[in-house]
Amino acid sequence: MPFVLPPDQIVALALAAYEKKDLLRKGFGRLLRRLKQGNAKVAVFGLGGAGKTTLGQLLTEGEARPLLRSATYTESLAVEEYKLPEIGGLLMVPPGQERRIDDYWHDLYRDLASGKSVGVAHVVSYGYNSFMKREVKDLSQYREGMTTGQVMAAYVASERERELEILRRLVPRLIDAKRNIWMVTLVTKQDLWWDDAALVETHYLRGQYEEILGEVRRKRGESKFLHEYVSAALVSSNFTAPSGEVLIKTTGGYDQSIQVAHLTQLVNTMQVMINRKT
Ligand SMILES: Nc1nc2c(ncn2[C@@H]2O[C@H](COP(=O)(O)OP(=O)(O)OP(=O)(O)O)[C@@H](O)[C@H]2O)c(=O)[nH]1
Ligand SMILES: [Mg+2]
Repeated sequence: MPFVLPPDQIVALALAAYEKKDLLRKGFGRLLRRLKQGNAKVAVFGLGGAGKTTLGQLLTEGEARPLLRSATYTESLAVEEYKLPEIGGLLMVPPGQERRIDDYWHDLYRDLASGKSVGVAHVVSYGYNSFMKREVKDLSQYREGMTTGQVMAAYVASERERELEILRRLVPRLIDAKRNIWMVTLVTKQDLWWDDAALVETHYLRGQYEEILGEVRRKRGESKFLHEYVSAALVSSNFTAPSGEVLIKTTGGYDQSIQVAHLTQLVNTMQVMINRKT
């Protein structure tokens, strides 16, 4: 499955979605209605500000219009449960800010060990994790005299390292999972990194991220661990600090057909994985 869709597939998928008016007029409800009934619990991991809550809302909102959602970041404070109405599946979405991980991820790890969860979604953003610090000067990467661009470059690089660290922490949980487990790595914020798509693809598919996943494959065996990458923009909006300062603008030329095509692919991937026989 391509990480970023080639132009002809973007056109095909976007046209299909427009023609059915599934995504833009009716939201995701109708697409999801095709999904099989079941009681699959899916554990959603990922750092604070990566897009986990947004994913849950997107997959459950039915008639609402995802493309018009407000993009203000509010940190989650407890585990959220998103019942996928037409699947019967349940997304378990914990808060991802570091100080909340110990308290809230434990139960999700336990569900993996006991076989209650059928799959895992790891939500990453190529480091573009939203934050609640008022302005870039409040980030730990800030040093006297740095420009906003320099602070942000240091911040996203450090967040990418933290994403890898989260994956490393997940590895033993994935290896010990009772069931044949599947995992989806969802790279959000495509609207912010679209011009660097080749770099993003290399970062996840040909770097340390894959190396770490390789350990799970080796220990569990390929047949007992199926992994897919998918990338999308869950919303399309500038990356702003709570102060209102625009830190990173959405990529010029990132249009609705690109977004809709990748969102369609995201829903299709979740559908295939959740309905997979384990
Ligand atoms: N530009 C852009 N913004 C996004 C995307 N996905 C999510 N966001 C925004 O990123 C911010 C964080 O999203 P959340 O879904 O709240 O993140 P979270 O992972 O639940 O964060 P915690 O609850 O703190 O763990 C919100 O302001 C979202 O609107 C995306 O694909 N593109
Ligand atoms: Mg959240």
